[in-house]
Amino acid sequence: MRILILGGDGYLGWPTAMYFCVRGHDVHTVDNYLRRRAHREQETDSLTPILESLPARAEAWRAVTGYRIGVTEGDLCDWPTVEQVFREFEPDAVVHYGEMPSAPYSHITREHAVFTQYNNVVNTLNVLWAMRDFAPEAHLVKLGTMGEYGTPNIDIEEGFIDVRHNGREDRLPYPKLPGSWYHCSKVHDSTNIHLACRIWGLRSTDLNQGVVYGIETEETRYDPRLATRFDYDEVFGTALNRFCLQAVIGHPITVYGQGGQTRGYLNIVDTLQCVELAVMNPPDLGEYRVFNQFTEQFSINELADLVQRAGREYGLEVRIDHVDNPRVEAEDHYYNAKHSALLDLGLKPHYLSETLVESMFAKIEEHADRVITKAIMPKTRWRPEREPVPR
Ligand code: NAD
Ligand code: USQ
Repeated sequence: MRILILGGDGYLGWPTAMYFCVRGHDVHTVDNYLRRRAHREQETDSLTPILESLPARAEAWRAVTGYRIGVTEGDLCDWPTVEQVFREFEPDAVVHYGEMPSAPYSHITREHAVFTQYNNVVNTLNVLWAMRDFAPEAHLVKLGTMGEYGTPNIDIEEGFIDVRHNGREDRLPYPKLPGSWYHCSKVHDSTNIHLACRIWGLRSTDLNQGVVYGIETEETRYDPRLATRFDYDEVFGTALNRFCLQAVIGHPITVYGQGGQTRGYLNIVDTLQCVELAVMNPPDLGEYRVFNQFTEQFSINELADLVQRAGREYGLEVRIDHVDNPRVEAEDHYYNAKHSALLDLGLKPHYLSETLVESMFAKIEEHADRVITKAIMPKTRWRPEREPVPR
């Protein structure tokens, strides 16, 4: 298949490009290096050294495997770029990772909130219009987030819920309760994609993904030049990845607040498997479907305990600290999210284990001299520093 990977320079996009390419697909990537620029702005960097650009990565990939990955360096908010890529590549499937992915980043200042929603919503709208005009039969596999649902006090369904109201019934999009400006941008995307499927007959799978962990995939192991990025800073690092790094460098694990916050999690190798399952099993034209993409759910306290136990086995002294929660979120709540659609398509999960955490420790140790410790403690807060003056 001809597979277009938007955001192909990212943590998930680069391993996905290699994964599809080595399986015989024709792969083209697009990226504008927003993620690299955001790290420069925050004075942080990937723990794993990564090559300086997508063309350099594609060249290393060709040298190692003999296969070719196409590259466009450009902004998806820029219509001529999007138009040209869709006209020339004529994709069968579009895997859209190309957004600003961090909740804290979207809370730094007003400008960061505005930028996040502009970047994510406008670029996805461009992609939808390009599909309408140049690839109406292609399948959009869009990365959404489990955080679109928030933490309601009822079971979370996969995208839709049957509602009875005043004696009438309908199947409607599951109610959304996003907890950050970033998570809101994903909700807005979902609304726009659903509309495009209804009015233009496009087909799309919205993958509401949980928090991803892990450093390596089969393809990144071929050669150190094929590494993907791995971040641990307060803005871009995510829970388990941060905790593993904290354990290795002797920094206390930072549990925000009570630690009862429960989320869905999955291994990076399962992200690749899920995206492949979605691509290989497209919906009908006009269909908009939602899969909840995670394999297990954990509370933050459970993750911290697991990392502490694995650390003990590995010979590390791991301390757990409860720090003031910089976010506004429920710290003790009901959570039961359905996630059977991908399992029904054949997903074989790689579950989190202490052995896996230990292998992450080993990889982190290799690059421990690159850690920027001042970037670890949370600084970005959801609430304003001062209470608003009453009117
Ligand atoms: P990432 O930042 O590493 O990857 C996104 C890539 O898209 C970056 O390389 C960035 O430069 C590029 N990009 C952003 N805006 C662009 C634009 N306007 N034009 C061109 N390129 C642009 O993030 P990631 O962790 O790989 O996440 C990929 C996707 O998956 C995101 O949409 C994210 O919201 C979603 N997601 C990630 C996780 C996770 O835990 N990593 C979990 C759930 C969902
Ligand atoms: N948390 C801690 N300590 C830390 C870091 C985080 O307790 O040091 C807590 C947070 O308060 C939150 C939970 O861990 O309750 C998850 O936070 P996170 O930073 O790991 O993940 P999140 O902000 O939710 O965002 C990440 C990705 C995002 C994706 C989302 C999936 O960055 O792209 O959409 O996970 S989900 O969480 O399902 O919405």
